[in-house]
Amino acid sequence: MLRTDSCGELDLNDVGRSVTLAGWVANRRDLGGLTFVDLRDRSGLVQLLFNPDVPDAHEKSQQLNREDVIKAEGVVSRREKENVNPNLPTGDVELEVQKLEVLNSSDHPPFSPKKGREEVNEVTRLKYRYVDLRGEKMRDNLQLRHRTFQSIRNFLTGKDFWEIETPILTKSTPEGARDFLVPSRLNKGKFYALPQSPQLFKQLFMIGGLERYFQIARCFRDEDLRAERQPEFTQLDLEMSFVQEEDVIGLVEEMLARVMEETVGAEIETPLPRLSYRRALDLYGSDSPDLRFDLQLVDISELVEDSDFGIFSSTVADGGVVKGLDVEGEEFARSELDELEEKARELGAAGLLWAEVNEEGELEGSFVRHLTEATRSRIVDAFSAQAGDLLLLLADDRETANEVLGQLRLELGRKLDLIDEEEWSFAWIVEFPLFGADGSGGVTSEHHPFTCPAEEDLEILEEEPLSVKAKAYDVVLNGLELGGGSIRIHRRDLQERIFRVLGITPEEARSKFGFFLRALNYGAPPHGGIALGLDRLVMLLAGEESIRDVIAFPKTGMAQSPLTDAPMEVEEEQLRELGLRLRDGKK
Ligand code: AMO
Repeated sequence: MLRTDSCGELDLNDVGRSVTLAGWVANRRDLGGLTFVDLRDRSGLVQLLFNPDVPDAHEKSQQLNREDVIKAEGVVSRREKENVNPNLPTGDVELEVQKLEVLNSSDHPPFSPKKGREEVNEVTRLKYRYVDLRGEKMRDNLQLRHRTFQSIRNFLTGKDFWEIETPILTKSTPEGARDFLVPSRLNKGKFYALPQSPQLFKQLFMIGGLERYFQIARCFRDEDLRAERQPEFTQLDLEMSFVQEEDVIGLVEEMLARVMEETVGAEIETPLPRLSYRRALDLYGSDSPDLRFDLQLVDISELVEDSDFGIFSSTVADGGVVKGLDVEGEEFARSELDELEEKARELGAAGLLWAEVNEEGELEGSFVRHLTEATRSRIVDAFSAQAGDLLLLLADDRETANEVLGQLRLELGRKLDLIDEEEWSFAWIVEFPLFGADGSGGVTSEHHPFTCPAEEDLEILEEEPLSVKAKAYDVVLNGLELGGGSIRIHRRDLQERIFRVLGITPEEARSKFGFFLRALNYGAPPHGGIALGLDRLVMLLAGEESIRDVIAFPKTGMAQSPLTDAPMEVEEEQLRELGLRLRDGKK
């Protein structure tokens, strides 16, 4: 080894020891003839002291630049009292260097790894990611990622799960995004698809009798990117045989509680709260509600359906709703209300109405005069509103009202500081519908087409598909969908019925999923599972706002890698080998 110790681990117990350290020059200061260098390795920083009494080392230290890689031998000494740095774990000591060797010099770095996120633009950080990784933030995040993965692996191994990989060059798996395609040289004109998830393979594992499988699996989805979405991301994927919803939910709860304890020392109470999909939308306007604060949506449609206020009565008559939020004791300036209304419009609402509850507990506001005395007081009651409260109201179709108020709720939660940042708020969302309307008269899977319908709804599968419930569950943390799963269909006849309802023709089903339908004929056991987005989990554990900050080499919002410049054009020759020609003739 080139070194005897790690920089970040030296303390008063080491005083007097001769040690050799190696690492990067974080910075250099010259003070009264002495030279101080902060030396950094993965474990942390320690101060090196170069004294002119050791002329060779001192002279060399004058040439050091930031991010040079050096090896320093010397004796650990206690710092003078006035030089102790209480902000540094090694701040009580320093290394009096006897011998210095430059292992490699560095070009002037594009930024200091110490610099905060705000100070360096992200593309630069990603282009020089190896410099960025030297900073505390990325180092801590990646270590946390490692610890999270280890904790999961240990837990599942203890529960008799086997970690098994599935193919990356494969066939389309329907998870609702576009596929990334890979052309085949040996089979010209044919393409592999990268897996959107290992869904069908893990089901084949169950058919193959493996009973308990997990994988920390890379998934690929060509979709528009956001802070919590990457084109390639990592799932904890798992599947179990001979189980029902409760078994999967129970196992995952136990695992999450263990992981939270082992990574951030948080104690999570189980069983986790559960909310039906319907209730989540009705009360929070979202199927991944942030339950760290209350502020629930209140439906007053029934109270105002007969009112003289046309916007209310006609909306309800057309099947829409009148819903709102009670912002307790807040006085908003007119400009703030205008901003909220603007936001509501951006989100697709026709407008936003507001009313205040005055000192007498009466409703006041521009539209209030259209309402009878009785209606006004029933509205105040419905919101349990107090004097000084502000009511924000929307009249729209149910979906828009929920969506917009759900977003305003989050906005207000942040604006009014209602969110307890220390809290970990997990919840299960259950009783999902199996299908959603596809907008052109048909239906699509809410989860994926292998999800089992609730038994009691089997008879209305064809007649009333939109009323069919699924044996599906999502787990949500602090308002972010962390994972989703379901009990699967294990009988071919039911799987084919679902395909029919989805409007998938038998030919299409055979060509896309023939291999899987065939497998269902050969003794498929009842089974179910789940997948958790691990980037998202680590992001929340790390207190970050983007999964890019917990992924070593992420892509930008345009799905590009500033580091490697991928994706790239390819040589004409490569295209020819693959039997491909670019349509617009551009290279
Ligand atoms: P689903 O599609 O819900 O389920 O994905 C599971 C979880 O994966 C995470 N996730 C993502 N994370 C980062 N970037 C993305 N682009 C991205 N897309 C999804 C989310 C999500 O909750 N096969 C099913 C699971 C099953 O049924 O067992 C599936 O993949 O956290």
